[in-house]
Amino acid sequence: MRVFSQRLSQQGLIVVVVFVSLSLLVAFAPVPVDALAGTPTTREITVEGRMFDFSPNVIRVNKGDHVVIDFAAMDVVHGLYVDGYGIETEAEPGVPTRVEFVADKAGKFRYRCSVSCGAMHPFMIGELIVGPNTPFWRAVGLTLLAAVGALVFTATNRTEAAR
Ligand SMILES: [Cu+2]
Repeated sequence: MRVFSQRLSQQGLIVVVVFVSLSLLVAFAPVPVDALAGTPTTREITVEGRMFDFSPNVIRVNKGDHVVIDFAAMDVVHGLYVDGYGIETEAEPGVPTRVEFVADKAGKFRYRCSVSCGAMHPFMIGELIVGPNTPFWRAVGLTLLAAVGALVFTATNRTEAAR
């Protein structure tokens, strides 16, 4: 009886170790950037500028996406300049402008107001995040692993108990 319970826990332990290792691999392994990037699509985003922020102030796209930004100034004249991409546009209140570009560089890029619009103007910034959606795919992988791990663990214990 003692031998039986020892074998049971040993097998269970091995299963746990294997799946914990796999989970760590899925969570932290570096992945080739292009492997998980979705099919490039057109992303049309309306950005509103007002003293002294942008709405939205975070824009997420995937590398390769065709980005279309409709920029509207809500109070006074504002500009939109994207660091790293060198994209710039200006809008007067009531006269939205449009800029288009292909997000061909991955990373985080600040966008800022390029028209001096008041005391807090230097703080009128947002962030463009260009990248594949790896956190999403890692989460999917971890969920699948957890499900399979639970099944295998249950099955192992059943087989052992049946012997
Ligand atoms: Cu401004």
